[in-house]
Amino acid sequence: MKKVGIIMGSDSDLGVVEKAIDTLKDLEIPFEVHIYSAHRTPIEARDFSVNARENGFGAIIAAAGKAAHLAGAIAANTTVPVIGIPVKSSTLDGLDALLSTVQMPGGIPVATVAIDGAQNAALLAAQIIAVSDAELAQKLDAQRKAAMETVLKKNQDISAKYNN
Ligand code: RP5
Repeated sequence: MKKVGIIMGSDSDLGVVEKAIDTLKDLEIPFEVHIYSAHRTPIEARDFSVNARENGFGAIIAAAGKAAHLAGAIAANTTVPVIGIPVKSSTLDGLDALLSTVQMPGGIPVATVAIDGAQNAALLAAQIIAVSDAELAQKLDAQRKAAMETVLKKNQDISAKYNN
């Protein structure tokens, strides 16, 4: 199975990123975690991206806060799909990171999830890998069905409580 690369700009992003790690672990998807910064370690960030496809990565998650150029800088150097997580790490509540991650120029796409949206980043990475992995696709479908059933049960319970 293809691996997912999880890159964060700083170890201070780990609290957010852990949710993506847990989600990939639950789905038994292989992954690697690295701290590479677009600004502080641009050479390492570039080297990772340039070699990502050859190194077996099928999707890359890039999490960064503040002037969050990491996802874009990675996407600039690979056609492996890149998912950006804007991290809420500054006095601007993550809006700075959201805009820095999402507003990519035409030609270099970054699929941006919500501020601190690490779970969805991992699920989207899983869905990308599942395009060519039927077993993983089945797992994702089963997970969706279970989540739907949980909500339907909650609806039943709340209806029983209030709708008589
Ligand atoms: C970004 O700057 C990182 O992704 C992090 O969210 C933010 C702050 O980094 P630290 O100063 O906490 O290392 O590059």
